[in-house]
Order: sequence, then C-alpha cells, then structure tokens
Amino acid sequence: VVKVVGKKYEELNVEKAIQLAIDYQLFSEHSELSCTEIGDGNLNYVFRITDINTDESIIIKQALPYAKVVGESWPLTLKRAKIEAEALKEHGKYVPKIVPKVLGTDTSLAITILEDLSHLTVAREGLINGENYPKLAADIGEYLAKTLFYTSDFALHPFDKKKLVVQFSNPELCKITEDLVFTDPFFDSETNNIEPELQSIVEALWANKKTKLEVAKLKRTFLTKADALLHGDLHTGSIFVSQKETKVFDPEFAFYGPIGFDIGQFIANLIMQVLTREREQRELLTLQIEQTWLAFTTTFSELWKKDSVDNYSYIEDYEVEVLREVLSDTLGFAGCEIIRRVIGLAQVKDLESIQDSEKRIKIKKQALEIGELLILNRLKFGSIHSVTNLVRGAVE
Ligand code: SR1
Ligand code: MG
Repeated sequence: VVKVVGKKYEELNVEKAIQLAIDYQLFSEHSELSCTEIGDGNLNYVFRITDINTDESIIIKQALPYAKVVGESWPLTLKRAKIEAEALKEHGKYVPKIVPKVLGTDTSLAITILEDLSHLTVAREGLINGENYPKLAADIGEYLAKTLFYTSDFALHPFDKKKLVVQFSNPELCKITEDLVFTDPFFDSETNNIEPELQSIVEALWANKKTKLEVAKLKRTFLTKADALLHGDLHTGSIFVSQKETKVFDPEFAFYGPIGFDIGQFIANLIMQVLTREREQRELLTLQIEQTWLAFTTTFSELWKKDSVDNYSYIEDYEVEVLREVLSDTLGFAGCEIIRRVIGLAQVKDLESIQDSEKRIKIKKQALEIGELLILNRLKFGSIHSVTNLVRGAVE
C-alpha cells in the first residue's frame, strides 16, 4: 500500500502517471508500461496503466483543483480525494465484494490508486445500450443496506459514529449538491440548461409554491439529517457492472447524511432510464426498482435484528416507521435528482443522447412530471409498487 505526502500538487498526464507508477513500484522492475486517460466524469482524471507484457493493470485517479465539467473558473477542493479513499475503505469493510480495493493514496497529489475494473462497464453506458444486469438491483440493495446500517447509530457506539461524522465532513462537495440538486433547478439560475420546449413547464414548476415548500423541506433534511455515511453521488455513472459483478466507485461526495439520499439517487437514475426504453425492455428495469427497495429493506431488517445496538430497536413498529420515513425521503430525493438531471447543470446521457428531439422532449416532460409527483406525494406512497405503477402509468 502506497501512502505518500509531501510532494507538490501538479496535474498528471500519461507520461507523469507512468513515472509515478515506476516511482511507487506498482509494477515489477522489468515491466513495460502504457497509459491511457479514461476519465469520463465531471471532475477527475482517471489513468489506466498497463504492463503490456503481463496485462496487469491499475488505476491512478487524480482530483483536479477545478470542476472539469465547467473549467478552471469553478475551483474545487482537492481534499475530496482523501474523502473518497477513506469512504471506499469504510464502506469496503461492510461490502468488500461491491467496493473497489484502494491500493494506495497520495494526499499531496490528490491521488488514489485503485484496482482496475476495466473488465466491467459503467452501468449508465450499459443500460443506455439496452443491456440488463440481473444482479444490479440485489447488489445495490445489499450495498445500501450494509453501508448505511453499519455506519449509523443503529450499529455504532455514539462516540465512534461522531468521530466518523467529523472525519467525513465534506462541506465543499455537499455545497455542490445543495446547489445543483436542491436549489438551482427550482429557480431561474445561470447553471440551468433548459430546452426551449420545456421553458413553460419549468416556469410553472418555479411558480408552484407547494413544490417549492416540499423541496425546501427536502433540502433541510439533506443539510441536517446525519444518519449514515453516504456515497453521496450514487447515480448509474458511479457503478460498474457485468452480468456477474457490481462495484460502486467514486464516493468523493461522501458525508454523513440522510439514508434516503443514496437510495433516491439510484432509483431516480433507473426511472430516467426506464422512460427511454421501448415497451418490452421497460418492465425488466422497472422490476429492478422494486428489487432494489426489496433487497435494501430485507437486508436492513436482518441487520436490525442481528446487529442493532439501539435499546429501542425491539420496540414494536419502530423499524417499520424508520423504513417508512426512509421511503418518503428516498422518493423526495429521487424527485429532485430527476428534475435536476433534466434541467440542471449535470444532465444525463440517457436523455441527452436521444437524437429524435420530439421523443427526447416527450421523455423529459414525463421525467419532470414524475419528479414533481414524487416530491409532492412522497409521504402518500405506501410502497415501492405504487411508485413503479406511477412510472408505468406515465409511459403508457
Ligand atoms: C460540478 S459536478 C456536477 C455533478 O457531477 C457529479 O457527479 C455530481 O453528480 C455533481 O452534481
Ligand atoms: Mg462522480
């Protein structure tokens, strides 16, 4: 394991990344290394370094001091690389099969060295290409239940939990979410990017005082409810998949927040993908939304019975009420995530890649409608099935 401090930060390129791999002795002495920058996210460089003789490979991920998606005018803390590596290690304790291994870190260069998972596909890309991943929902449900339960007050001594709350204080990245998910899309903000055909619908959204009140409450929940150590950005671009494996990566937005946030972001991104699919492929993915919630609640309940340290955990109905609250938070957060991905700064390829503009606008309208209904009615949905039925109804 590499852990280096004291170097001065500099942006890497492929040559420098290879030199680092040599300096850190990540490969054997006689290896011949090649390197490609494969990052396609909004914020970081991702270098894949391969020994061309053995095909062994590793990833060097580097945080940039600005948001790549916007440019140098949007400065961004490098501390997020440390948060990300530590979150991977913390979550990896509970779901080692679903969390990539951290092979090393270099805080001064804002670098994390990771196992190479290039044999897997980014879930968003695979889903856009019409793939289905039978293990995705069950794996993510298990990941959510274990990471969220075991980092919460249900499983930890309060001193240990509060130490983690401090360790994972991540104000700069939280501010991005507070702005881009909970604020900007609900006001006429410069960061928004609205297709002209959606302008009148979006203006009606901005003018709807009921919706704004509910988003204000959801934002407050995000700001104040320190339930568990979240991934913090659990969309389908943060998940690698194959038919056999699932790996959750990129937790640079990790912090102590409400349990429903991670679940809501994942479900929101599945809902948007469902909207883009043809009829016969739609149902398979809609079922995965139900399976995610089922896997989450089943595992969460098992852990509650087995490992809860909360004196009140045996009180009748307590767990049921906790999960009911998690469901309503989940749905509200899912609604905000959908709306921001349609009209906000960081839009999603699932929708943007639809070439037929009539079809794209129709789907975006459906997404905005579902998003707003989830926000407004989140306390009324008694089960995940009423949510999937809403989605089914919207596309018929
Ligand atoms: C400026 S960052 C934009 C978005 O990319 C990240 O993946 C987060 O989702 C963030 O909101
Ligand atoms: Mg990311």
